[in-house]
Amino acid sequence: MLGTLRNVGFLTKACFALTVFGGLHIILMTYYYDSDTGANKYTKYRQISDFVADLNMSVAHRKKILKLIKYYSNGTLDINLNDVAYTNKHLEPCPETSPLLMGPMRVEFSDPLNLSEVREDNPEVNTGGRYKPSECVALQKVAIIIPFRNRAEHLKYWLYYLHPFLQRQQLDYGIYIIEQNGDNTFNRAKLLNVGYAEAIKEYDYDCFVFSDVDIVPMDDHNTYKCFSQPRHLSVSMDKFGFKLPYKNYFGGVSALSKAQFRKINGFPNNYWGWGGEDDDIYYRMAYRGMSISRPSGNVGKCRMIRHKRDVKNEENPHRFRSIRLVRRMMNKDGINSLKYNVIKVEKDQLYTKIIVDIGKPGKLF
Ligand SMILES: *[C@@H]1O[C@H](CO)[C@@H](O)[C@H](O)[C@H]1NC(C)=O
Ligand SMILES: [Mn+2]
Repeated sequence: MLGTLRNVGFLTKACFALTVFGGLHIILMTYYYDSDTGANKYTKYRQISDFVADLNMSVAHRKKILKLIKYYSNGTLDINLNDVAYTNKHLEPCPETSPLLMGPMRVEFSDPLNLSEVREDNPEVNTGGRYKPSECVALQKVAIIIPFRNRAEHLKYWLYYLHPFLQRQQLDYGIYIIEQNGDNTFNRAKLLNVGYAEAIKEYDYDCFVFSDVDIVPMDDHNTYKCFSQPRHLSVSMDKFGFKLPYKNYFGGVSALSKAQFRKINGFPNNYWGWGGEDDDIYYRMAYRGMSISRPSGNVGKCRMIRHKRDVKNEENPHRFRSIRLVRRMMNKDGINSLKYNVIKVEKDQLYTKIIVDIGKPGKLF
């Protein structure tokens, strides 16, 4: 038994060594048979250090390989064994549970906030509200999508609380504020579709978190990432007495992987005004055989900023009828029928804001 295991270990090592030396052989051959002008030499050096940086080995092993190359190039390659390009590039995947989590946090919306200070508090967040951990490779690439209009004050609180929260979760993330242009009736779900479509043009996101601008989670164990089933994140909101308002509630904050989103043809585009679109999304998922995954009620606690009903977001009177038609409508209305015009893209350190014309209510049935 032990002997067999040792053989397997030996084979793996032999196979690995063959791969490594095969790769090195190709690089060194090209090096020796090419003319070596200064620029050419530099390119070759980059090729070698990139190749070594990509090897799935410890820093010490990669240094040994570089030493070997240096030796066989007879000193013609000026290889610096401490070059950050190959010593820092190799990162382990982040752990399943981030060691940086702090647990329950106090969330209040009383003190006015100054965005310049929020920017200074988050120096590692880059243009467009982009961040990835420098200590490990994030497990997921998450686009956070926020439908928006006239809520600058709420957005400040959201950014103030969520940037540190998401960094503690060691996510590779970007923040997308999708602002509906003009003053036609608001359409939350269509804005979410736009956010999905625009985010995937920028980066290879594999997870999408759809969040209202006025909801702030109270415990960073509530990870803003995707799960094997669509995830509902705002499970116990203060507004509802820290309970789910009803069993199939999917409003507030939710997360769908790219595959889950595509499986339901995205979200409906024809819910103008308040209400119903979240139930439509729930039925889309149910009809595709998916169920809702949720954190515990305790971890899923959130606060919502109190506010009056927005103008031009009156209750949608057609919503009950629309919800009865989901099974029939979901194949023709969704990400495959989405039409919009981008008016303006604004890149702030803390977010990407996309101002978009999504039209106005058309013929519904
Ligand atoms: C916000 O903070 C910055 C830097 O701390 C300061 O220069 C600026 O005047 C502040 N803005 C407001 C509106 O208080
Ligand atoms: Mn609200």
